Amino acid sequence: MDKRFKRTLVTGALPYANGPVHIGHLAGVYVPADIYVRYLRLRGEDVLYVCGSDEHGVPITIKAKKQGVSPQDIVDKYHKIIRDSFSGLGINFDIYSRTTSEVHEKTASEFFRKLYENGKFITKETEQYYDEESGTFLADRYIVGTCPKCGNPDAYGDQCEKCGSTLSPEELGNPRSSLSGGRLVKKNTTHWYLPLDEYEPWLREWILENHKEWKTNVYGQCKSWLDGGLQPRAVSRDLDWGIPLPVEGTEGKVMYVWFDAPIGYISNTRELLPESWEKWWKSDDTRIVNFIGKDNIVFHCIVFPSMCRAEGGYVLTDNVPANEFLNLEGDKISTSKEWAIWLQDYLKDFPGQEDVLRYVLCANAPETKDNDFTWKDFQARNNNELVAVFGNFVNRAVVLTQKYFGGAVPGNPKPADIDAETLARIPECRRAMESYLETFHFREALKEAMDMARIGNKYISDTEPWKTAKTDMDRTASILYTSLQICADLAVAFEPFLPFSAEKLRNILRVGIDAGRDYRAGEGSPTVNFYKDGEGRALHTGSPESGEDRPVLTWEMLGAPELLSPGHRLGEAVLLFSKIEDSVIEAQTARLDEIRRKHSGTPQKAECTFEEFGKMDIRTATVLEAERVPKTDKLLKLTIDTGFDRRTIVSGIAEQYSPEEMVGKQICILANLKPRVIKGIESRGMILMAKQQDGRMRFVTPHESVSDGAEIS
Ligand code: B3M
Ligand code: ZN
Repeated sequence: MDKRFKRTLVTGALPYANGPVHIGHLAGVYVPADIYVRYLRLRGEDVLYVCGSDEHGVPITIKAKKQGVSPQDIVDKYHKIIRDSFSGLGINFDIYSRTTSEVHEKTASEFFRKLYENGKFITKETEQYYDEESGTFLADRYIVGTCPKCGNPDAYGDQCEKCGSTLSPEELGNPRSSLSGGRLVKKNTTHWYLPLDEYEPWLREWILENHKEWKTNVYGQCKSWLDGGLQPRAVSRDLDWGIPLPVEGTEGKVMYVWFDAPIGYISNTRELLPESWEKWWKSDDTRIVNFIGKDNIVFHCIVFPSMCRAEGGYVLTDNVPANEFLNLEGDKISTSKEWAIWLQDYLKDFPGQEDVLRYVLCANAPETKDNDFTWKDFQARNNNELVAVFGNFVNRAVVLTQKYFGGAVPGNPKPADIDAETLARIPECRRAMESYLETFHFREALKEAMDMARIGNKYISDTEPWKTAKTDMDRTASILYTSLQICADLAVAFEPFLPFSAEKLRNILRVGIDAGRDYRAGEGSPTVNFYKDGEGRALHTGSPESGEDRPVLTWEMLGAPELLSPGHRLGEAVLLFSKIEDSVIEAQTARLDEIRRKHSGTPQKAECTFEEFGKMDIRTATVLEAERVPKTDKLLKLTIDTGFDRRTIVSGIAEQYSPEEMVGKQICILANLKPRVIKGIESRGMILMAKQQDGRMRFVTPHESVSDGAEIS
C-alpha cells in the first residue's frame, strides 16, 4: 500500500432514501467497496467505511406528495429498509447514518457558512416559475407542460419521460404546476452559486496531471467536463425540504441536495468518531476513496473537490473508482418501471444465499463497461462454480478426512508426497489477487480466488484419495493434508468476496481469522480476531467463552506451506453452497415477465379479419360544444360536427379534460357504434383515446388538421 498514507477512508455513494436498493446499486458501488474494505482490513490497514441515506432532494418530496405523507415519513421508511438490507448482504459499513441527522445539519451548515463568509459564492437573481396557488417557487421537476419535441402534454420541466428529451421549463408549452395544476408566473429569486469556472485551472492540474491513474471512464468524463467549460453551479434551492441556508434573510431557501449530500461523508464520520473524525478528513496522511456509479462522477470529481478546495480544511479524494451500469435481462434497470431486483426481495427469496448474489455481482461487475444480469447466469455460476468447484472440493477434503483420519488433519505426511508444486501455485494466485484488489479490479481478483479452488478441486480429482485409501494410507494422508491447506487458504482468500461462506468454512476447519480492526463500536474498537459459533455469536478466537483455542489465520499466511498443523481437529462438514433448481429461476423469470407485461400496456386482443375491421367506420370530427353531465364526475356531453351530421357523444373524460379545453378540438370517433343511452342522454359514437401507463388518456388525432368526416382506415 502507498506509504504516504496511514489510514484509508472509504465512502459508498449515499443512496436516495426514496426507494429500496437494487442489484444495480450493489454491483456499481456497495459490493466492490465492501470487498475493498474487507481486504484492506485483512491486510491490517486502518480503514473506515462510511455511508448513509441521502434524504433531501425533489424526488423525495414528489413521492411524499403522491403518497399524501411527509418527506420525513418517506425517508424514515426507506432509510430503515436500505440500512437493514445492506446489513443482510454483509455490507459492513462502520456507520450507515443519514442526512436528516442533527450532526449532518450542523456539519453542512458550518461548511456552507465558511464558504459564504469567505466570499466563495456568487449570487444571481434569476426569473423562476412561481406557483401562486401553492405560494412556492417550483423546481423544474414540479413543472409540467407540452414537450416541444413530441407533444407529450405531461412532460416535466427537466425531462420528457415519453421521448427522453432533456428540457428546461422555458421550453414547455402551457407550463403548469404539477402540485396545484395552477398557472405559473415568473418571479425573481436570488440563489447562491459556486463559481466552478474559477476552479477549472486547478481541477485540470489536480485531475488531468496528478490523477492519471484514475479509471479511464472516470478520467475521460472529467476531461470532457473540463473541456466543455465549467459554469457556476447553484448551491441553493427554493424548497421547504432540505437544510435551511445558515444565512439571515434566506427563509424558504435550502441547500441544493448535491451540495449537502457529499458533506454527508464527513458528518457520518463525525457521528461515529466524535473525538477523532478530523484525522480522517483533515490530515494529509489519510487516503480517501469514493465508490460511486458513473452518473455521480461530476459531483465527486469536480463539484465536491471544488467545495473542499474553497473550504480549505479538507483532504481531497485520492481515487473515485466509479463503475458503469448493470442492466437486467438486457434492459436498463428502471425504478419507475419496477424493472429491478430489489435487495430486500432477494434476501427474502434466497435465505442463506447472500454470497451467491455477491459472487455473481462481482463476477459480472460493470467495471469498465455496462454489463448484464440474467437469472440463468446467476443459476449457472452458482451451480457450476460455487457448488461444483469450491463447495465440492471442500466437502470432499473434509468428509474424507473425517472418514479416514477421524476428522483431524493427517499427521506426519511424507514431505516427498506433499504436492509442493500444487501448493506453490497458491501464492501466485495471492500475489495476483493483491495486485488486482489494490487497483480496483475486483472481477479479476475474484477469478484468482476461484482459481485457488479450481487448483484444489483438480488436485483432489487427479489424486483420488478415495481410491488410494484402499492401498496406501500414507499417500492418502499427504493428499488430504495438501487439500486441507488449500481449504484454509480459501477461508482467507474469500473473506472479502464471500464473507458468509468464508466464515462457514472457517467453522468447518475450526479456525478464526484476523479480520482486522473495525470501528462499528466507535472509537478505539478492539482489533477483531473473531469467529462465529453455531448460534452466530461472535466469539473472539481463544476467548474464554469460546471454550476452545482456534488458530487464527491471517492474510499473510495465505499461500504458506502449512496453515493447519497435523492433528488439528476439524469441525462438522456442512455444505457451503446448495444447487439452485430450474423451478426457482423460473419463478424469478415469471416475476420479471409480469413486470414487463404490466409496464408494456395491455396484451394484444384476439385476431380479427380484415372484413371485421372494415365494418368500423372511423372518422374525424370537431367538438362544437361541451358541458359536464350533471351529478357525475367523469362524464362530458359533447356536440360534435362529423362533416356529415351533428351529434351528441357522452365521454368519460371529465376528470382529465375541462369542457373549455374540448371546444374546437379535432378528434377521431367510431361513428357507426350502436347508439347507447347514458344518464338519459343518447350517445352516438365513441371518441378514440390512447391510454397511458399512468392511466391518463390522450386523444388520437391526425398530426395535421383534416376536414371533418375524413375516413380513417
Ligand atoms: N444520492 C445517489 C444517486 O445519485 C446520490 C449519491 C449521493 S453521494 C454523496 O443515485
Ligand atoms: Zn417529449
